[in-house]
Amino acid sequence: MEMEIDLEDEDFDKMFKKVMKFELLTINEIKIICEKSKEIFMKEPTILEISPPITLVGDIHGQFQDLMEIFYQQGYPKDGISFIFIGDFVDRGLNSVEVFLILLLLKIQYPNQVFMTRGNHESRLITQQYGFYDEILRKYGSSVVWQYFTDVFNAIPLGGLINNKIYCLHGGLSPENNKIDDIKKVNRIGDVPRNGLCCDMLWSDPEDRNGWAINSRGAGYTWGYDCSEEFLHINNLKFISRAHQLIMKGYNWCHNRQVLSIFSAPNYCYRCGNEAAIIEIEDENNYNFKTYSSAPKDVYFKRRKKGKERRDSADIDGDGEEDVEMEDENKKNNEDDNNKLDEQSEREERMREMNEDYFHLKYELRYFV
Ligand SMILES: [Mn+2]
Repeated sequence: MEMEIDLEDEDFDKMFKKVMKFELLTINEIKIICEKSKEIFMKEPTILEISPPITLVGDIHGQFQDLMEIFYQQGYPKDGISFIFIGDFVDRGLNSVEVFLILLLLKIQYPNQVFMTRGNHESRLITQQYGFYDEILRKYGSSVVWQYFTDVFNAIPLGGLINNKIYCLHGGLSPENNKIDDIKKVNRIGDVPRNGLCCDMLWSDPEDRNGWAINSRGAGYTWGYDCSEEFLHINNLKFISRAHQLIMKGYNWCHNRQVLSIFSAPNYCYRCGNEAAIIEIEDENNYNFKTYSSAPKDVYFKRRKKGKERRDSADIDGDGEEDVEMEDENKKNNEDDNNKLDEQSEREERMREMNEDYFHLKYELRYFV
C-alpha cells in the first residue's frame, strides 16, 4: 500500500531535530522525506525563476559543520532568509546523508525560500565512486535509502535565473544550446546523461581563452571568453554564477567578470586548506561576498593535540622522543600495527566528537525550528 504523505510540520520538525543530533532517521522516514521533496522538485521548472535577496551557496560535499556555519552566519530560513544551493551536496565529506537530509527538510518546509540545483555528484555513478554510497552502507547496512536519494537527484532543477539577470548552475555552458528559453524546455528528469546539454550544465568549466574544448574531467566542455560573451548577450544577462571547482580563496571572477566561480566547502575534504565563500545577492549590481574558514577545525586540532599527548606519554625518559626500540622485524611490525590502530581510533574518536558534542555547543536547535 502506498503511504499517504500528509504529514504535519511537527513531524518534519521531529525528523529535523533527529538529523541535527546525528540520530539516524529510519528508512521509512527517509522514504517520506524523499517522496515529499521529489514531489516539490517535480513541480519546479528546469531553470528556476528566483527573486532576490538570496544567498547563493556552492559545493558543500557532505561537510555538515560547514553548512551549519553558513546558517549560523547568514540566518535561517525561518527568519525569512532565502538560499540557493547550486549542487554537489554529497560525496567527499563525512556527512553527505545529514547534509542532504537537512537541505531536503528545509526544502519541504520552506519551498519558496530554499532552492537547490543539481550538481554532477548528484548522480548514481558518481555517488558510488566518491563516498555517498559507502556512507549509506556504513550507516544503514543496505543501499535502500541510496535508491530513494538518487530518485530525488533525478528531479532536481538544473539551474536558476536570479532577477532574470544572473544565471546560476553547477557547471556551466554547453556548445549544444545557447538560448535560455530552449534550455528551459529540456527534459531534465532522469540520471545525468554521459553527454549533451544536461551533462554539460553540470560538468563544464570556464577557461581563459576563446572557444570550446574537451574537458579533462571526462565529461562536459571547457568554454572560453567569447562563449560567455555571446551567451550573456543573447540572453540579456549580467553574469553566470557557477561552482564545481575548488577555489583557494572561495570565489573567483573570470572572463572579465562575466563568470563567477564560487566554492563553499572550506578546507575541502578536511585537508585542502582552502577558504570558502558564499554570495549575498541583492540584485545583479549589488552583491556581497562572505568568505570563511573551516568550522570544525578547532575540533580537529583538539583531537590531534590529544593524540600527541598520548604519544608524549610514551616518552618515559623525558628526552622529548618516544622510547622506541626496534630490535627486530617483528617488533617493527607490531609497532606499525599499533600505529594503524592508533590512527584508526583517533579517526573514530574525531568522528564521534564531530558528530555529537560540537553541535550542541554551537548550533542550537532553537535557531532552526
Ligand atoms: Mn562538481
